[in-house]
Amino acid sequence: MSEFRCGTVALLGRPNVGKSTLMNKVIGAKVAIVTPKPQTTRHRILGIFTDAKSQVIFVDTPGIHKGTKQLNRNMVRIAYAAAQEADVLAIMQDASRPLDSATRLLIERFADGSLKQPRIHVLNKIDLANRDLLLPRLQEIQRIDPEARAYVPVSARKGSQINALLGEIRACLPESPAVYEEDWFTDQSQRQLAEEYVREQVFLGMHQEIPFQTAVQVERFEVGDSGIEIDAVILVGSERHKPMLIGKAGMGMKRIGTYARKGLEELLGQRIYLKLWVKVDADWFDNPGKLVELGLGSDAS
Ligand SMILES: Nc1nc2c(ncn2[C@@H]2O[C@H](COP(=O)(O)OP(=O)(O)O)[C@@H](O)[C@H]2O)c(=O)[nH]1
Ligand SMILES: [Mg+2]
Repeated sequence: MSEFRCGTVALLGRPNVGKSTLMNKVIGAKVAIVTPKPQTTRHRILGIFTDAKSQVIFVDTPGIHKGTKQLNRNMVRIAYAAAQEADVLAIMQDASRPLDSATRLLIERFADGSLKQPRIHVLNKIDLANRDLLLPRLQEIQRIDPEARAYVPVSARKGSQINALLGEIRACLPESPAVYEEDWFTDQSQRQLAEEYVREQVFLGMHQEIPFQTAVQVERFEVGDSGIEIDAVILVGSERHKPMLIGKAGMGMKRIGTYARKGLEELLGQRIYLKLWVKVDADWFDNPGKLVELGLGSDAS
């Protein structure tokens, strides 16, 4: 009988390649919010998968991208810090597109030997990929990083090849007892999950720069007999965004509130009473003190 294995795997890659989707699929619950927009994930988020043989602790990270705002710089720093601390690096690409120069650079950066952990390349979105192009793409990655442990094509959305990937990850983990209780699936508090679920709806419903300049802060979180009461503030970066978020006759906010509430009720299995407000805090995303207050400082975890 082989020993129990437990360790962390950092999910790394450009924005939007499907890191959060993969983690949610493995965990079987939406612990990280997912939207079609880049830079949805701002924090380092843990997703914990436990079975009879292993505990795999996924570290979902913000996508590695260029950005000049303090918030963006902090996000990229969080991703590299997570890589340094992990036992395994899972470097993900969108295999349905040609390898662009930013992706190539990212792979080179991890392949340069400065981090010693085993690397697994994850080629995601194979449900969208042209089969004839998949193999050459895989070979291209192999050429850039011939020393990686494995190259695994998957579809995070469809759940294909996820077990193969889990097998490769497990094989790289140290023998160790579980760190978390087996029914534990994330390190986020219910309060943080509430903030993320509201922010997901802002990302889904709003356009242009608005989502990227919005943050959510829960001001009251009370567990009562009939459910959880949550008051949350949606912070916008400019006065102009406020009416756009509220929408005609408050319909924008109503939609955000309804969907966030339903998602949270499903996740937490309790009734949720959610109240939302909008507050303007000009350029909060460039304000280091405010970022720390929001849990978005560069050492945020
Ligand atoms: N077709 C397809 N779409 C995917 C797959 N994985 C993720 N996506 C979509 O890609 C977008 C970005 O996903 P997300 O997990 O937020 O990417 P992240 O920024 O790397 O965390 C979302 O619209 C996902 O639904 C996949 O395997 N196939
Ligand atoms: Mg993400």
